[in-house]
Amino acid sequence: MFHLRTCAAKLRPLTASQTAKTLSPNRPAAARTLGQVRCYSAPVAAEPFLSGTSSNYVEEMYYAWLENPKSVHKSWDIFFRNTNAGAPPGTAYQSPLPLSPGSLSAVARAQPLVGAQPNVDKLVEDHLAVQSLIRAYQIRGHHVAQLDPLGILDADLDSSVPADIISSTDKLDLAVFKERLRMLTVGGFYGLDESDLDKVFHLPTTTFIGGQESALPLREIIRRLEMAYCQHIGVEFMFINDLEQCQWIRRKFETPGVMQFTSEEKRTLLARLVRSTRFEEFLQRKWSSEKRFGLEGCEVLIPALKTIIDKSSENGVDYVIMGMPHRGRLNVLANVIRKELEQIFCQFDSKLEAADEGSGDVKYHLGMYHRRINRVTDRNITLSLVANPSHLEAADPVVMGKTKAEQFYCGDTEGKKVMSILLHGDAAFAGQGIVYETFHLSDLPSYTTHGTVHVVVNNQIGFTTDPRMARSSPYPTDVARVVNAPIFHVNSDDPEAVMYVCKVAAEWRSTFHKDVVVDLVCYRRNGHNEMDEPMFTQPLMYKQIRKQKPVLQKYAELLVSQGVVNQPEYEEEISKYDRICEEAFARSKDEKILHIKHWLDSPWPGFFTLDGQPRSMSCPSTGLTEDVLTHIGNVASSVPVENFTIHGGLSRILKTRGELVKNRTVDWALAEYMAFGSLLKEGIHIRLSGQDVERGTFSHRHHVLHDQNVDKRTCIPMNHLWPNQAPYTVCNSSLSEYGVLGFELGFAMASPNALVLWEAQFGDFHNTAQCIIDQFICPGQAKWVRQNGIVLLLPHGMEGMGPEHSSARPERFLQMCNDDPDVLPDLKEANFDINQLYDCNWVVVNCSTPGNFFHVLRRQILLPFRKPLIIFTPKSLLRHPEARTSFDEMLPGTHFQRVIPEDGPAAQNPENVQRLLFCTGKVYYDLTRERKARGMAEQVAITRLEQLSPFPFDLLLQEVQKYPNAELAWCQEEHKNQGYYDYVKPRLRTTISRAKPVWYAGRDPAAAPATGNKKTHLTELQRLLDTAFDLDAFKNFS
Ligand SMILES: Cc1ncc(C[n+]2csc(CCOP(=O)(O)OP(=O)(O)O)c2C)c(N)n1
Ligand SMILES: [Mg+2]
Repeated sequence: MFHLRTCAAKLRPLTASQTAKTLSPNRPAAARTLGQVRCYSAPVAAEPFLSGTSSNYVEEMYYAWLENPKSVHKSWDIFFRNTNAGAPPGTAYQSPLPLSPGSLSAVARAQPLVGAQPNVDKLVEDHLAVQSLIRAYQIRGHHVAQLDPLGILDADLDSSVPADIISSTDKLDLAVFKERLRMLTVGGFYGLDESDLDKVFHLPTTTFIGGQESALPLREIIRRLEMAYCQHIGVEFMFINDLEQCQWIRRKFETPGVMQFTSEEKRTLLARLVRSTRFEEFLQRKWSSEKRFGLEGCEVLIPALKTIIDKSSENGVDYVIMGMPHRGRLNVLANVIRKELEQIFCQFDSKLEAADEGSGDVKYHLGMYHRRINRVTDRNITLSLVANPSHLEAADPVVMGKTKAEQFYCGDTEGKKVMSILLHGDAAFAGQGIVYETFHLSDLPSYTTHGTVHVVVNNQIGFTTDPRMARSSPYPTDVARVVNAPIFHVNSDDPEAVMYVCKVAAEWRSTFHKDVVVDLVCYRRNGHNEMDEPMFTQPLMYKQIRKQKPVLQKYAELLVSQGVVNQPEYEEEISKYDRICEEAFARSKDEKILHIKHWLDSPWPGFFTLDGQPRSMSCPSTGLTEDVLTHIGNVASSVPVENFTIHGGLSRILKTRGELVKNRTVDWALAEYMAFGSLLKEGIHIRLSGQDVERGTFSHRHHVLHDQNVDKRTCIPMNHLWPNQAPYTVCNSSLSEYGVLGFELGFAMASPNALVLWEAQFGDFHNTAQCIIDQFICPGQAKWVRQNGIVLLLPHGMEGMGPEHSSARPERFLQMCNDDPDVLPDLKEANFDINQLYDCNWVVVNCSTPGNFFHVLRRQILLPFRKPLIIFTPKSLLRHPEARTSFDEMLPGTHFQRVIPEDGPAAQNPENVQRLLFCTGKVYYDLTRERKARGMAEQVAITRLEQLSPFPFDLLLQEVQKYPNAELAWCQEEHKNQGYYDYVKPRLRTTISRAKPVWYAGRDPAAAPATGNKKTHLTELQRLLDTAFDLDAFKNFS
């Protein structure tokens, strides 16, 4: 009812000012026309069709008529003219003369007859029906598009035809088609009947099927809709909330004759298909028993990617970063990235020796970086394929992060120069949650890469599993709908249709800078790999596949029949490429050594020496001058812009910071400020990302100030530190760990001259990003040679907060360290500490002082190489009055302390010390408090292990030797099967040649990381402290 009233109001005469307000800016002509037109004044009630939904349609007609009376059907023109001429209610409508097909001129002959009796209901209803029909095709046409090259499956897992579409599933069967039309028309869904097929209908502005024509007979409307939406391309886009974007897509797919290719383009496409197909055939001939995850059944992927790259290059892109799974990877390396074929072939040689350090990876996981000229556009293009693990889709956020970094470093703020392409398998795209997490980064200001082109190799199977068992959504691509990405499904056996959608996808990205999906509906000619028997599980599908003519053959026959190429030319193209492969194969025999370095996805020019070594094996002091410390401290405790009102509570925090600076001390937040601020001065970009990092989960950081009076006005003092400083990026992330950590890892890959940090809200949440840790951060260098300096800040500490929020699971990180617990390294080696760092797979620290935290952050950049750094960060220590560091320990000449030795009374008379307690992190403060309370400062020494891994054998040996009469104990607040004990104990024993036991003072083993009961927590703590200071505690075990 409300709707009706609104419509009625809209259709009453408009005043000039109302018109100006109501009409959208892209209808300027209307305002001009209206001045001359007497207002539309027929009382609403008298025209029954001016009600309900039909009034929307009438309204649209009215506006169109106002703009240009010729743009609407003649009958409407007459109707509006009659009403403007003052026709009495109910008499303005005059039905058009009956039409025979094509006789549009009959409409033109119709004259306005004010006062004639109209059949208004029928006309409006028919137009509404046609409009609904058009819309039905736009929304659901893809459900009946012929997408499966095998012709046996339904890409949307549904064989039914939507109830509002006229198309039959088998368009060749005219009888079925007619029957369907009858069902939907005669008294059916649309109320049209067969006689309406030849009536002419005005087309709404939301369709482009008319081309130059604004009206078409219904028969032709249906035919054109079928052509646009139900052939080999299924366009899914009507969920997009933006009218302009929808119109853009409609124009691209509906405009008659829009899919035309020149002979030259067809020949290029054929040549690319030849390469793609013959490459796999060559590998199959030479290494028939090797796994290669071939592309057979989706050979069109190669020309598809090349089209996306060509088109993007034409639009200004000069760097494309790609991520892809196993399927067709070698082919992409060879024919898209253009890796030398001999380098690929030699990988099949099992006698090839590995030249580089590290354990390497299988050939279909390696990355690649290549700069070349794009032959189609004659422009430079750099292509990088990011190395990836088996874990499907895990590389998605990594590619995005690397893309963002490359955009950032070349000032490409809109993604016009650098873009990413992500490839997916159908089962993985639907099944892996990381796909969703990555999509949700796509439009966030600090994470957007301004549009990724996604290409799905939808072979309608995942290993042995049918799609019906692998997903609950109609298409594998439905996840992309959440970000309003258009999805173009296409039958891969129609190479031209594939090229067309790829072209449109690339144009979409360069026009709207948003994600887009190309779904290549194809098949997999072999088993999951070449050794696998698909007939065990998909017998009927594979019977059909055996009969399926390869796409190259089909397309070549088509072009020969069209006279675009002749048979000898085609055959010559094939033998030319076969010769290229054979020659490369011959050369590949000369390769004796496999250089993984040749497979780097991200070179760091200038960072290493020419042969890839660090420029030195030392690390300068990480200290700073007093001036620098003071300056950073002052900025950190002020608001560096005018007229900016901060929250009163924050003023107090900044004031406290100012007092710390005056007293020449830092707390945790200030230590971080000092590290970041000084690196920015030295030109190092810093990016801190994670959930709520801007303020800090524990409200200690406050790197972004918010004006209390002006909405969204913020200030980042860190960016006001120095003239010409490097930029500081601090960004609250989406609530994702897997996606965001992967992204930051990718960001850190791009350049060694950036400190990229990811902070977990609480350390235990890192386990939802475990795959990034296990597959990339821990073994990345060993597998792919590329170093990475990412920093993980993992809040950790047993503070009675329950099983979650307590443990960042140090045991897991330590268990994955590559150092040998049983081998004592050569402690006299020059630069022992740096060599240890160079050899390790990552560095694990738990700092007990802000100063050490400051040093380790700076060391991360001042080292001549890059290693991931895992830092267990404190919670209660952020505000602990003793957790402070004096400027004196941060001045030039100071360093990160891998071990902080006892420096109290025990250290003065070490012979008297009866127990040497080793610990790490926050428990140190509990231990010193307890020791003081018990008055045991002379008997018990406490040594802090700040760098857990690489294990500081050298410094710990010194400590043990210093206290010859002390028994040794490791104290931790974590449970015995967790924390550090299992890592530290064997190494400590190795350090002292197993001369003494290493006792344990800590919580008992447990399944959960912490108790949920506060009282139990405190009891446990007291028990471990009792053990630590009970000098008889281990007597019975000796
Ligand atoms: C995260 C993950 N889980 C399981 C696997 C094991 N696996 C390898 S390939 C594959 C099927 C992949 O199917 P799809 O994504 O459709 O790609 P296709 O092989 O068909 O090209 C599976 C389950 C994996 N590699 N990664
Ligand atoms: Mg598949």
